[in-house]
Amino acid sequence: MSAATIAPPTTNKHLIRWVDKMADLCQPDRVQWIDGSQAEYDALCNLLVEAGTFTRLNQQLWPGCFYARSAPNDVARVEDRTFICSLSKDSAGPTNNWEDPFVMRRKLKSLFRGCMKGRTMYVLAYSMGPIGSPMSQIGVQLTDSAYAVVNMRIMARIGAPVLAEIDKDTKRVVPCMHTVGAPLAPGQHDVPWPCNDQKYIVHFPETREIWSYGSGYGGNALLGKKCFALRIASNIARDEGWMAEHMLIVGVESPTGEKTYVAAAFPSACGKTNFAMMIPPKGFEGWKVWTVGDDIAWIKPDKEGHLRAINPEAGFFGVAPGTSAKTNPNAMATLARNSIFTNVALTPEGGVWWEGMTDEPPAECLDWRGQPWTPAIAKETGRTAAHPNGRFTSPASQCPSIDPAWEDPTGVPISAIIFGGRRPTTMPLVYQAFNWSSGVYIGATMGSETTAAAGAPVGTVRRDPMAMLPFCGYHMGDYFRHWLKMQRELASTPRVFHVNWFRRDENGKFLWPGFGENMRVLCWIIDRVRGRAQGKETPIGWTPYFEDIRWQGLDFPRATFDTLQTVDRAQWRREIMGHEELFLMLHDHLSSEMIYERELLICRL
Ligand code: TSX
Ligand code: MN
Repeated sequence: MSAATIAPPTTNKHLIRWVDKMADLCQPDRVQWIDGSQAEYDALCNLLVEAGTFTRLNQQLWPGCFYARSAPNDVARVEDRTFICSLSKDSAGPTNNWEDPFVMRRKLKSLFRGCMKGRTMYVLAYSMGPIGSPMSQIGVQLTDSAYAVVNMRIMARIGAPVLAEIDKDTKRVVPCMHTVGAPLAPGQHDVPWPCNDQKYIVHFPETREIWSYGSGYGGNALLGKKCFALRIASNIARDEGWMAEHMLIVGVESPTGEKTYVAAAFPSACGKTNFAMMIPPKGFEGWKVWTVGDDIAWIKPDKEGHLRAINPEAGFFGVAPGTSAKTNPNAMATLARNSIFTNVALTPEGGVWWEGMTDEPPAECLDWRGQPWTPAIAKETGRTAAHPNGRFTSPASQCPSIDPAWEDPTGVPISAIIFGGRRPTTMPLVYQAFNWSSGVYIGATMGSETTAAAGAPVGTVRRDPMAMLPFCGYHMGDYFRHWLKMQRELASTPRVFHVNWFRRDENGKFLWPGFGENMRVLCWIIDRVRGRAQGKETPIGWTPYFEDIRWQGLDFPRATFDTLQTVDRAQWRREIMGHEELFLMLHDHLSSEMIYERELLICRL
């Protein structure tokens, strides 16, 4: 008996009609409504093992874990294939790809016609944010990828409880279409990782729809994450007066039990997940950093005009290479069980490995392509065992530092917003914005040194406003305006800071030890928020006095600190020229406050 003949587990007629209509378009062999149960998850994982997509890892070493290799042409988000299809090109802005929504709809209709032949169409209802929270949002993803379904079960709340929410009919549902774009002819043998050379990641901001074609990987396929929680949600947030941000959320608890929450935006390759799971260093006995989220924050003013934030996700989709017991013990504990590993190396014992996981590489393994790999081969060919964008998908509930309030439906109060970047020069270790609008300017002009992973020329600064460049679902100039406007909704704005763990000396050596030692910076930030620490006024903002940093447990030279905190006027004049580049691109939507802030900064220098 076909699953399609089973009554849908919802009473929502719009949803049932839409699923029927989309099944007519995509022509899957079967339709399966996902209930989200463990039994269903196990069955889907078994199916993926049979299909060759998954390898079950050694259950003694990696209980509940699976291993997957993607196709080599499907290893990352595809920014050049990502579209914001607003009615007017102008509202998408110059930082997004745009296509006329009517043209794009026609294109997608033809791509999706018959795209699921020979496959199952899964109906995946999901909630971004705790089910029933007033801050949560609901989506339904139709997908022909069981891999997407099992990853989404870790990354979001899915299935029957979400369908029950939909049946209450209190919230609008975001329809999400996803196909790997690889229909099967009758009798045709499937490949382990079906996908299509042609890829489309399409957002319709006005109708709040997502259509994703041709990829099974990460942000292209787990539509709740970047597509919904950032690109679509940024549109909803702008319309409703809240913020959908590419930010981690942590709570810092002092030995007396005082708890302060901060949100932080970093571009890629800055160690955002490491910061979100930081363990305080020597000298901070009794202190604790609690993890609320590592990637996305939905931030909303409460009735009293204070910002509160939720993590809309339920798991971590983290970059594996570089993650180790040294750099991030909490992540290692989180990913030790019930996790899915994609594009890392497979060891002969049935374990996983990636560059940076251990000091000693395994004597031999299969690399992310399935090819034999040894340290000697690596030395000879330069090939890495794991893909640099290899990932783990792990439940947030397994994180040893997960905050007791991480699923609080009302969110956590946000006292500070931290921007950061990987900057070898110019940017001090930490400084505080003078006020909200100078803070927005700092976020709007933030940038990061490009690394080998990014593709662009290495060692140049790439501007990435609020780390939202690939994720803002509308005009970036309007996005800055929205940030500025948020102040009017608030009784008090969070304090804004900029940090840089990556400043180097003239020999290219990092000046700051980073990692757990960042706690010292975080503590100054909290002391500033709570009115306990002095700030030294500089042209760019307030910086810490050496005496106001807690140095217990670390012998750090005052001279190195002074070098780290230097505001070099010549470097800063060059920096401001770099700001101009982005502002020119956005000029016709750029708020005059941004121009004023720039002028004020020039005057102070
Ligand atoms: O994640 C990092 N963080 C944040 C941690 C909470 N990384 C890893 C690179 C990002 C992908 C860092 N790398 C950090 C950091 O604060 N800082 C650095 C730079 C650095 C690297 C190695 C050392 C010191 C600084 N090693 C020694 O000093 C021995
Ligand atoms: Mn991210």
